[in-house]
Amino acid sequence: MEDPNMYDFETLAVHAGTEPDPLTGALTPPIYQTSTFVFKNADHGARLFKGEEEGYIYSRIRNPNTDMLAKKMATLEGAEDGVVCSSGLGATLCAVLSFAKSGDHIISDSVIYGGTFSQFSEELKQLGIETSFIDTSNQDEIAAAIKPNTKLIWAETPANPTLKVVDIKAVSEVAKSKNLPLIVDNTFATPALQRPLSLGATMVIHSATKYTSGHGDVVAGIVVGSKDDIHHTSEKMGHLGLNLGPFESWLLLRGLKTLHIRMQRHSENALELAKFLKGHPKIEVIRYPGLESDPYHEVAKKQMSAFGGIVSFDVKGGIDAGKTIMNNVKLCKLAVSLGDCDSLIQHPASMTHSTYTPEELKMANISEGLVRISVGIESVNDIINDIDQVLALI
Ligand code: LCS
Repeated sequence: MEDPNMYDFETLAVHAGTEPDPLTGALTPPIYQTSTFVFKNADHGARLFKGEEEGYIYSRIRNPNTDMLAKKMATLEGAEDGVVCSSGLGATLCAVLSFAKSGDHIISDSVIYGGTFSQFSEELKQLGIETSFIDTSNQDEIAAAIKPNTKLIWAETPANPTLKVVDIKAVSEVAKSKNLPLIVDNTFATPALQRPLSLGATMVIHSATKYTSGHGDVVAGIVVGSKDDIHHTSEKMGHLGLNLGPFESWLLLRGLKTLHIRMQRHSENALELAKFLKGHPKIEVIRYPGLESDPYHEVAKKQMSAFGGIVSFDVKGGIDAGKTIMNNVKLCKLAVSLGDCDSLIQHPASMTHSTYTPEELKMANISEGLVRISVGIESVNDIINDIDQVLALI
């Protein structure tokens, strides 16, 4: 594809990153299921290792399928370059280590995926990197948290599982004024709904396991950013051995072709479900930034084109009532993960965010009774009927 700036997002989602196969003309790229690549001669191999010539060496470092995927996601996010990792948490680690080393400090919003929270609070700590968890919607809190050895600010928006929305532009302005990179986890929104780099973020990461795949069949991660930054991230990925396989990359290339259509349908279904729950007598709190009554609606409207597929709610009756819901759904499946075609339901306090202590759950506004639904692309009537029949049981 010559100049991506000539095309709309929907066209890029279908075409970016791949060309017809030069050998056979195949429209869909072949899967380069190989660990290594044969050099033309000893000098060629040496030139590749020295970086004097472009080419493939070994699939832990680069593979044609991972390259296509990185290019596709970079184009969709409006980034110069990208790197593909074996999971969202692998992408998170590589992104953080691109900027921070032992003795450094990072700042993160306190509402993030539980696995990211554990990586920051346990693994980074062991590596000598300290994390301050704060509310990034409070600019004074950010300013107060910045230390001489602070190396980056991290935010996830909308955040897992409370759907807290962080004002990317506002946080990026504070970050820029202190010469700090802002890294945004864009997993929930995807570039179909939100482009953090255009709002001032430095780097974007994805759990590609979710909407990027869309079909619940891959665990993967992607980082995109400037050529220089991604050069460092790519080195981390290779050194840590956090590469993704060619087949998984190929599946994600396929998944991304329908990203815009899926995100539109997820968002429409989630909004309908959220409206249904908002008016329901058994529901205490409903969290969905697409609802006008939601505290994050205004900022979400500013930076997102639709509000995504995740809806969280507290039922009257707390955790016991929540369990009744999760144990009696028929269409929705009781499972973690999100962003699949299938609707999935889970309980953050005992599942995805079980590594938070009760105090940390409170700080992150994750109540004991909170139930999260990843609204799929099925008929919205069937999804609502399923939730309606379980709410009748409590
Ligand atoms: N970022 C976000 C926002 C996530 O929701 C997840 C996983 C990750 C990063 C990590 O990605 P992974 O390594 O799993 O590809 N979220 C999950 C969840 O809510 N349920 O299961 C996994």
